Amino acid sequence: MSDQQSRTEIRELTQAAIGVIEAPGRATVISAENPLPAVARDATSDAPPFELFHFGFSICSHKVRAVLSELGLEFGSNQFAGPTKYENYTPEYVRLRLQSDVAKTSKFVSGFSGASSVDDDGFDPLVVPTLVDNQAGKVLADSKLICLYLVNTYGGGHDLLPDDLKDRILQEMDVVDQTPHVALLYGADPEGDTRPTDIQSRMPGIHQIKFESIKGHMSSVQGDANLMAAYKAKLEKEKNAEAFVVDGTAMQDATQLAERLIADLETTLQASTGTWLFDDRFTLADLVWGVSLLRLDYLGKSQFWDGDTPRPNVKAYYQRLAARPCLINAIVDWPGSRKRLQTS
Ligand SMILES: N[C@@H](CCC(=O)N[C@@H](CS)C(=O)NCC(=O)O)C(=O)O
Repeated sequence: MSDQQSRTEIRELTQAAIGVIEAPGRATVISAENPLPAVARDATSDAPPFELFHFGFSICSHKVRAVLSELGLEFGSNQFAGPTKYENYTPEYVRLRLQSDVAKTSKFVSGFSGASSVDDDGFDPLVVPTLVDNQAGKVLADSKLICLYLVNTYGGGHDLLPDDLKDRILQEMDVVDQTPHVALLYGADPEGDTRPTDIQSRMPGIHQIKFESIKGHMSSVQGDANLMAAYKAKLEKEKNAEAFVVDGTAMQDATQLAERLIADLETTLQASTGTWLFDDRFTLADLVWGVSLLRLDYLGKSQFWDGDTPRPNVKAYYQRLAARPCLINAIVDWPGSRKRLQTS
């Protein structure tokens, strides 16, 4: 296929995925003038350089929105409805997501580890975020890969990934990717459920809703082997997730792992002589840690740094991160992203 054909195909797939969004107010353009999704976009005249497919609430979407904000990049914000509509399960979106390089080179994930790292677990074809670079005619999937792409391609002058720190930053990004945020959202800590009460009441039965939605779409794509394989893998993954989050031992292991990673963060911070993880240089590592700490706090896990074993460096670091404009824009102020900010 020629370059031109492939661009045309990606443009058509992108438009089809945008078309899935039922409420016009969830399709907007984010720019310096409109930093939050307040004004429905004009499909005939708006031509942002990027299209982001995301949820308000998703931690993986938070990472990408924070990078876009830090770099000051304009983008089309296509915010899917999550439960119970799951617009991200529609064939229109999955077709687009399958055009990314990572989709073509990874196996589909069918197990559930509690985390959502593509490197460790595999590729989930039905999740957010996905970014389309309209100028390059490229589809990018996976939050870590999208953040790296944006910084490497459009990060001129914004030292989020300086060469001398690159390996250490990537290592920290992997640690955040390995944190079992998904398990801690869908399942309760066996020592006591610390999640917000509405999350506690919404989670039982949520996997059944996912199964129904996935099966509904499977029946409509039977002739398409690749799409069918994507839906089958997702169904298996969510069945494994359903079992995981009610398994006391698995949830205890997930909670302990998350706390261990915060203990390691405390040690890394002790060695820093400045405001951020690597002295006074704010990097991608800080940005993704900010996203993670905001989520852990929301899930009632500020006890990892403010509980029986105080971790004062993490506590102070979190307070600094929560005041960082890109995280305020992408999470604290973003409608529907849900945060519980610890202020003391
Ligand atoms: N490795 C992927 C994981 C993406 C992911 O798991 N997204 C979640 C939200 S953070 C999602 O879309 N979940 C909806 C679902 O599985 O139904 C990434 O970092 O982008």
